[in-house]
Amino acid sequence: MSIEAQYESFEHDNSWGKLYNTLRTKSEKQTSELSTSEAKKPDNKPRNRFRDVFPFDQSRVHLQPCLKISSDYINASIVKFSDARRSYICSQSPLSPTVGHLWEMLWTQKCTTIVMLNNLLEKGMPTCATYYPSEAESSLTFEDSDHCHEYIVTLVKEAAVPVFATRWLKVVRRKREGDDSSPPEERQITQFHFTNWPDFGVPTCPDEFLDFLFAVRQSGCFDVKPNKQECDPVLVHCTAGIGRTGTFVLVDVCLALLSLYRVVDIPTQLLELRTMRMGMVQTEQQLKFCYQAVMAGKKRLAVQTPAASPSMKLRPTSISVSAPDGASASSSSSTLPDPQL
Ligand code: PTR
Ligand code: PTR
Ligand code: PTR
Repeated sequence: MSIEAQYESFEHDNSWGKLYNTLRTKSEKQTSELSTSEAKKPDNKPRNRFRDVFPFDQSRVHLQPCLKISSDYINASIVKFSDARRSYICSQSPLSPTVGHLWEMLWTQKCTTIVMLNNLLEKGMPTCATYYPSEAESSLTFEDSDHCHEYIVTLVKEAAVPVFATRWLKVVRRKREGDDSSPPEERQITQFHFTNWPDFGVPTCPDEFLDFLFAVRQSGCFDVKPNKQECDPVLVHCTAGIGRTGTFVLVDVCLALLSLYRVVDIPTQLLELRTMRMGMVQTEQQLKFCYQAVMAGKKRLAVQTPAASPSMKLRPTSISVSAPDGASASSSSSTLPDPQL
């Protein structure tokens, strides 16, 4: 069944809640054996923002403490969709003691793009420690987990449109104790910050969200380097890193799969996503929004990629595309095509 037909059917039967609960139960069963022991170690407790949102051990990001003194734990998960050629790191927003860990992770995982979906204050409560400067030309300095390096983060430029801001950041990493053999290194990081998405809610309309998603895509952050299977990881975070983050990733992955294979099953991809980070997509409204955004995004992509474009043609036979009612699109080819945008 097409996404449109599924959508109409869930609307007609008013069965979004039923669908969401069925998927939630299925994902609980699928992941019941996955451990979260590192997250629950007493030493790591202060590194978790919430007491019920943890990365699975098997897909957690490991920090790389240079002296191997402190824990390598951060509440962040590696989320890879090889068929879609996508790689993300999904995380909670940093707490004051973990801001340096966030920069250590960005640096060591070679992330140069950040997608931020929460605001610094929500319902009057701080929901994210300050990890980037808000004044142009100003800098903030953070330390990695073993206090070996400093990260000096400067806001180079900021541009804002009604629902999102783009910030260009410069990051310099340098050894704390003088070590002439390793001069400071510098990288550019781009942050895309969607500012109109309440916790447990949805954006005002799919178009507003798609303007944001397409701006992120147009930056080239999802381009796949030669001889790589996926793009370099893009960091996506909100407050807990599951509701809004899960919604963003699910829509982007489904649109990438649609461009590549012309067919995708949203529930199948959500179940896959939930094997990599728990609780991704937190409400039935967020799930319904994913359908709406994928349907609207599909139309936009069709506009941007005329049917004559070779990249829109159906894939070669080495790529098997399953029926849309269940199994996901899969590929046996090591040379996957590039998704549109
Ligand atoms: N709002 C968070 C929550 O309820 O999950 C706040 C919180 C986070 C409270 C951690 C307590 C926490 O730690 P502990 O489980 O040790 O009390
Ligand atoms: N214990 C928290 C709560 O239920 O409020 C966990 C939580 C917080 C879960 C925020 C999801 C949240 O939304 P998001 O992932 O979009 O920040
Ligand atoms: N506060 C969130 C909630 O109660 O919905 C925290 C949470 C996180 C709950 C994950 C459940 C989670 O997993 P699932 O949605 O698969 O039950």
